[in-house]
Amino acid sequence: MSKIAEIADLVGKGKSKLVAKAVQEALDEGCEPTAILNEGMIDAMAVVGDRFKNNEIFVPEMLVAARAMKKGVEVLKPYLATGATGAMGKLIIATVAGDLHDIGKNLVAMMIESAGFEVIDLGVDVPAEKIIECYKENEDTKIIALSALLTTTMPSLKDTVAALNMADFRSDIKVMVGGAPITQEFADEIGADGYSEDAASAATLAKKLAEA
Ligand code: B1M
Repeated sequence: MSKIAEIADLVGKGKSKLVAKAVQEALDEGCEPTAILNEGMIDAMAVVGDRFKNNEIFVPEMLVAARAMKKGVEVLKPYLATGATGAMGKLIIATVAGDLHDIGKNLVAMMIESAGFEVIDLGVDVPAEKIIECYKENEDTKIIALSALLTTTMPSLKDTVAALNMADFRSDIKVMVGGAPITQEFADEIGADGYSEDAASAATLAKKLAEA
């Protein structure tokens, strides 16, 4: 089994400590950090999701797989994220109310930070009021970035963007959205300024929006 296949297997089984060790070994062997992330970990989570959908595993197994991936990402972070300066300005990021998924949001935050932003991460299950309150404490914020990972929290994303669109500071910020069920079409429909599909393109989009 290749090292990356071994990582995918360990993530799927939720073996946190062994994942961290295997990621370090893969790096030492010269594996590309992005290949470790995409093929070793993100693909493994897709398999976990499919197994959940097929009732082969349940929420606790998804949770341990998520913990294992987080351990692996911790080891990988210094190799993926570099040059954090904060010079691009402030960006507030959150997973919307009702949604507890944070791995994707954390990767997006990491890549955006690496692109030079000062990232304020409000975590998961964040109501619109808390985001607005945070903006008021950080009025130099340029972008608000929102994740939704469930079809059932797409309405929550819509409501959050609607609340921001009503705010008196709306013209001073850009709102970007993303997450597995989100599309460009949905982003346009709810009045966001930008949508991106993955963490790397989210960093590119954030730079574009900040410079617009
Ligand atoms: Co949940 N879950 N989950 N889960 N979970 C999914 C999302 C699911 C697809 C699994 C499945 O059925 N196949 C399914 C959703 C189905 C749907 O929406 N119709 C699902 C479900 C149903 C649920 C529960 C309802 C299960 C239950 O309780 N019965 C429940 C809901 C809880 C809640 O949120 N209220 C639930 C719970 C959980 C855990 C807590 C156990 C755990 C999350 C732990 C954590 O995040 N700390 C979990 C997990 C791990 C998953 C899967 C297996 C993996 C998610 C993940 O981390 N993926 C997932 C299956 C899957 O993804 N295929 C699943 C890896 C991550 C890197 O990808 O999050 O898509 P992703 O992020 C990407 C892009 O989306 C994008 O960039 C990221 C990096 O490339 N992106 C952005 C994300 N945010 C962005 C923001 C941007 C731009 C891009 O700009 C701002």
